[in-house]
Amino acid sequence: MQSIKNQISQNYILLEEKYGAHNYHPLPVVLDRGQGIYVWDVEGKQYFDFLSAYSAVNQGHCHPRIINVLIEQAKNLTLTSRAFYNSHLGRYEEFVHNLFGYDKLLPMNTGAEAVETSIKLARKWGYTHKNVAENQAQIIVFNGNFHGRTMAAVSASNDPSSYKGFGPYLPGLIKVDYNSIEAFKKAINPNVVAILIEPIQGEAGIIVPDNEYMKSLYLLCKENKILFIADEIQTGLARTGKMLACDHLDIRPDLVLLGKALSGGTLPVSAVLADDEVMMCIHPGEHGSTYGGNPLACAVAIESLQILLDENLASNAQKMGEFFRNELNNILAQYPIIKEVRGKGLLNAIELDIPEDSDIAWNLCISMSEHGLLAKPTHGNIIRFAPPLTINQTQMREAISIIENCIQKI
Ligand code: IF1
Repeated sequence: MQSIKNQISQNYILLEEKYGAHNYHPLPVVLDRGQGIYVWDVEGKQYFDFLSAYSAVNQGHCHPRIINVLIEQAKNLTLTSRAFYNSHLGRYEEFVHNLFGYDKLLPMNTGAEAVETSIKLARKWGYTHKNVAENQAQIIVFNGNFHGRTMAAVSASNDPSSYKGFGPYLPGLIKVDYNSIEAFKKAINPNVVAILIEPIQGEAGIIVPDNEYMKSLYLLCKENKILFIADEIQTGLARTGKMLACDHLDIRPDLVLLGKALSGGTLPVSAVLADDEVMMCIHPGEHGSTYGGNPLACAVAIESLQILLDENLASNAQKMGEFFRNELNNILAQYPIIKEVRGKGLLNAIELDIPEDSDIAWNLCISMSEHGLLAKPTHGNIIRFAPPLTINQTQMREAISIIENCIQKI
């Protein structure tokens, strides 16, 4: 029976192998349905989703309220382009203004587009508000970063798997080590208009900087008239236990980038938040996108944000995250292969004490998938655990026992 069952998955896998670009190396699991913290494969096997589509389904898969809004709005009006106003964009912009306290929102679709938009805004602001000479603007980025797959994003990257073979690269990006104030101070010069930083580095392996690092960075930016761009595309929207990861750090970024869970995992919705001094540097006709600010995205985004509030998902992430790390630390103390358990809220990871090119992390993820839990390694020896923020303690206990059993086996 098992072989026939796997044959169904194999058929789907073969289709992707044959007709799809090989730009990913997925786990051999073919997903067919999702609801809340669970997903099911084509053979009907249920899994805990501990990746949450890289933190895009914070509200849980197919949240009924979001799906209802999606369906109702889709029957009515999906896309107008920005050549005209529409009856949802202004309401969405006002909703986000009231929730995050920034003067304005620039609506885009993917996270990478929000990143690109922030680079354009920062450069323009530098030329108009900091008297930086034309085409001389520089932006400081941080080693280990991940800001997407576009040319600006990969030009900022120091990970060869992100940038190698895609040159020539975008100039005007200065790379410095993360979590080092000295490195940052050395890079400051009058042409630096902004820094672009993840409050916690996701793809690098859930790297949480020292407590005072971000605040010191923020104060140095203020002193040197440098914009602080927080890439909260993965850390934002309640994932780390606060609405924004920067809320833990008592800093108010000049630009906030949102994406992923902004639509509850239904369609690409991203946003750049900023006050007028920055946002008004872009004038009509200087930036945009076919789908940016479409009424379907706006309706879904309002509902997705409202659910974070109504279901107190930030405080649940805080509580469940603490529970997860404490439980895992107690259990894994007996397994020397576990080097560290780290994270904030429900953005967590374990680092294995193995060579980066070892396949132990991959095999552990295969084993966890066979036992009903989905997670994926990042950078060889780190496994990210990021379930939807709706998970409760009973479910978390069950998930942890799967993780422990599989670690015991390896
Ligand atoms: C992949 C992980 C990678 C992001 C941050 C911008 C973007 C992302 C902090 C761009 C996107 C996704 C992309 C996806 C895997 C995943 C990811 F960090 F979440 F695990 F790759 F590093 N800023 N992250 O995390 O947003 O354009 O994708 O909407 O490309 O493999 P996007």
